[in-house]
Amino acid sequence: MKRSVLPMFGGVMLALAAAPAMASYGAGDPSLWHPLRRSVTEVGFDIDRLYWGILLLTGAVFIAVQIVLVYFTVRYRAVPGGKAKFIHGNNRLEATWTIVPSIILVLIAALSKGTWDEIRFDAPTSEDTVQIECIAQQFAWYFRYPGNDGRFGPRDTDRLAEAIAVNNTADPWMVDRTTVPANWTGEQPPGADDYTIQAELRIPADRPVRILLTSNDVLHSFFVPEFRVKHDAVPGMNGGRLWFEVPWKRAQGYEYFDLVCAELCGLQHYSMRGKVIVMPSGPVHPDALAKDGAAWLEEFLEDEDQVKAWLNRQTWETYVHVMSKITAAEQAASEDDYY
Ligand SMILES: [Cu+2]
Repeated sequence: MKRSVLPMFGGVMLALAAAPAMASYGAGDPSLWHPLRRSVTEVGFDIDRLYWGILLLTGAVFIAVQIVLVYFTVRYRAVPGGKAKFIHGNNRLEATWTIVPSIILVLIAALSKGTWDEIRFDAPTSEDTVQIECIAQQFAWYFRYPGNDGRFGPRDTDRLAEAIAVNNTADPWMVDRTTVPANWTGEQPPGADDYTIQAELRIPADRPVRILLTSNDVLHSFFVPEFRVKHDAVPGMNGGRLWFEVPWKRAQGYEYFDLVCAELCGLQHYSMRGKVIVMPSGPVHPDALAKDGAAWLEEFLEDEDQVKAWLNRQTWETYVHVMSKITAAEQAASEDDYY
């Protein structure tokens, strides 16, 4: 009888776990039964539905198996004078327990296909899609915005390879700010206004965001629990399939979302964190348009906190516009120093 206690205990625990989890499904705060906060992306709800569907299905099978196991353990227990019986197998039974799970697995695959396609293969290419580069490096996240020209300057890969070889990547981006590509008609090289920042990813609400994800050293994994997105950062690849869209109506209550590394990447893996700040989408503030880069840089150097506080109350478009103007002005100033 004792052997039957453990499986029964397991079954009861699973039933206990599933009930409150279902009851609290969709609630905002994490709990023991529902450790992730409510999704803020549409696709996150599909993922949660699949998760609960599959858990309930496999949970039901688990409980049924435990009940049968307990029954057989008791029914065919050793008794004094009992005689063993030779059984050679049952073809029909074996075929059944092979075919039924196969059908269930194919069904699960078919039901998840739409969501999987949306996550991995339907990366948006529309005009309003925002592209942001994300570089993972032990043990931090680095971001780059293409600036007002909407185009990334190339990365200086030779210099980066040298820096990695001597293990000194103080500048993980290595943006080439001077090269002008063929047919480029912009006023300044595309890299001149590329705006870079560490650990803080600012994205617009209500617009598709594509993250061009790469790594400077080992494998990392970009994970934002509330977005239900997780994607490996692989050296040499640009992860163009990682994308999400966050509706403002769901994100506006949050100061920021945690970005964590979900791939054991070294001793300080635990400390590899970042913030994702969702800002409202909208036109660039007229004040931001009126001032030129030098004026913004002067104000920024005078009181960085105040400029940032003002920017925090604006749209994402204003934020990027001003930060890229400041970067371009900084760039021009440092060139003046050299020559
Ligand atoms: Cu990492």
